[in-house]
Amino acid sequence: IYLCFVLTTILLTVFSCKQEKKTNLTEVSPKENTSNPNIVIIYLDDLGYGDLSAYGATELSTPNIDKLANGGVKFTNAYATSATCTPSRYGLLTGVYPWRNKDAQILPGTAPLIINPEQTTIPKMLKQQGYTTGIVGKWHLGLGTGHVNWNDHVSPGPNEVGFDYSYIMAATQDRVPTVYIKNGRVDNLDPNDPIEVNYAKNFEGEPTGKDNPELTKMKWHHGHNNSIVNGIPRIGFMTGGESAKWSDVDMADHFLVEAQNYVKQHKENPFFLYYALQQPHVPRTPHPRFVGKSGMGPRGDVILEADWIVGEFIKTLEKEQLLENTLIIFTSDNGPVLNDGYYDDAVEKLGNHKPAGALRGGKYSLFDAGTHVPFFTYWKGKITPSVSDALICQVDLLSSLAKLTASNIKTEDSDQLIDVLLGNSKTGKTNLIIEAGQKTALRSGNWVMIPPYKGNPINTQVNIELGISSEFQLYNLKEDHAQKNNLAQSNPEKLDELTAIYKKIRGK
Ligand code: NG6
Ligand code: CA
Repeated sequence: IYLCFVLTTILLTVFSCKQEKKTNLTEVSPKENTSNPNIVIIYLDDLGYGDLSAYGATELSTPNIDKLANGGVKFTNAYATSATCTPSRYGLLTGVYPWRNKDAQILPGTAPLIINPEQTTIPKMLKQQGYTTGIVGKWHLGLGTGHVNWNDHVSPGPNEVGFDYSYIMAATQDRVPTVYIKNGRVDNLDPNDPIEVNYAKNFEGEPTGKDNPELTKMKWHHGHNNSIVNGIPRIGFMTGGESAKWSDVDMADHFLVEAQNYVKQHKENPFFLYYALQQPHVPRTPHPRFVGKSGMGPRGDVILEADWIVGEFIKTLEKEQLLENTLIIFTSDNGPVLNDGYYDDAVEKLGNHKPAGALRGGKYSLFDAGTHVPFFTYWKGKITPSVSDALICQVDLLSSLAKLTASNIKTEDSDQLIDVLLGNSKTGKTNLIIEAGQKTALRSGNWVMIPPYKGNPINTQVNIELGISSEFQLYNLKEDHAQKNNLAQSNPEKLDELTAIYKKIRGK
């Protein structure tokens, strides 16, 4: 009897140990582990603070994006690092302020890669944490090391700075080469029709927007008068690659399918997807389904198109049962612009819409609208809907996502604000340096200080105030969203305080 008792006890102990082990195993399986959710960054191009109905737009409606914004943490004080694309994307991916890198400025399509392959990036960090990483959409951070042969493997690029998979346009929709690049290879390229690209001079016999207006269906206003592709004159010259050229009106659908496929193919393990949409950057080329839908011309139409695209993408996450296990971060690379180089009715048909909301300036500007952008996080069942006025910047994503995924990587410029992103805290950044064309300003609490700069206060081509003045500027953004009252003279103590902080961070 005693022996029987001992044997049963041993057997029971072994069995319960096995059970325990089993439970432990299920607990850490990637699908259920909420510390390793899928992460998707949806990044729009030139979408302004006032361009979404969730952010107060009344003249157009973005129901799909609104649903996420209102179902997650909607930030009212969130920033891109810069008022243009390349530097903002650099700041977002590397967690380093772009003004530390003199090459982080709007790049031509032939520019070399500006991220050092040794540098930390969000995808690299996440890879170390077991993620599969992908980019679909706009890159605009340079490719290669100086001279790119577009007919060969184009490298280094996204794959060399942390992305396992890349499906990109090299620069912008208005710049050549107007082709998609998949993991360093131009997609659909016919080797018998090689591509050549040059930003300095045209190729023999190729028409241009400048000399052949009869071949264009979209007219250029400033710049944008080089090679013509699909009737649209672009920046830069290109020849060859006919079969690889993208269709502008299908670009949104094309990237959507890529993004959906990426999700479907990687749903078994934690994935990171950087989905960089092209809207509403120029040239604005809505699919015919959206033409005329906003009553605001192509700029409004492509915002509606982007909203539909986001809705479809979310449906895919839902269908694949990934929504409860995916953190979505939505934001834009810089503020809005109407006429950015083509006659496309953006100004004429604007009506009462305010792309920047109540903010001053726009794309290219050190005034708030240049960098103050829509920004929200969404995680079904995990994030409680709220509105947060915490100060936060895209540069903070690196350290914050590192913390979320139990990585101890952190950069000096990137504050660890995961609790803020998830809506559990409203204590954001204290100080933020914003940038426009390598000129910088400080936001500290509710205050902004813009140092004096030489230069034209207005970019007359795009009709945007740049925030440049020969005098110091000081604004209290809490009381003065529109930056109408320069308090530099009347509040010298505050000006001194901010100037000292600015000098300390900028090191000059
Ligand atoms: C500017 C272009 C503008 C846009 C911008 C980049 C001209 C005159 N203007 O140089 O149209 O392409 O670069 O925009 O060429 S961004 O959002 O990618 O930074
Ligand atoms: Ca942009």
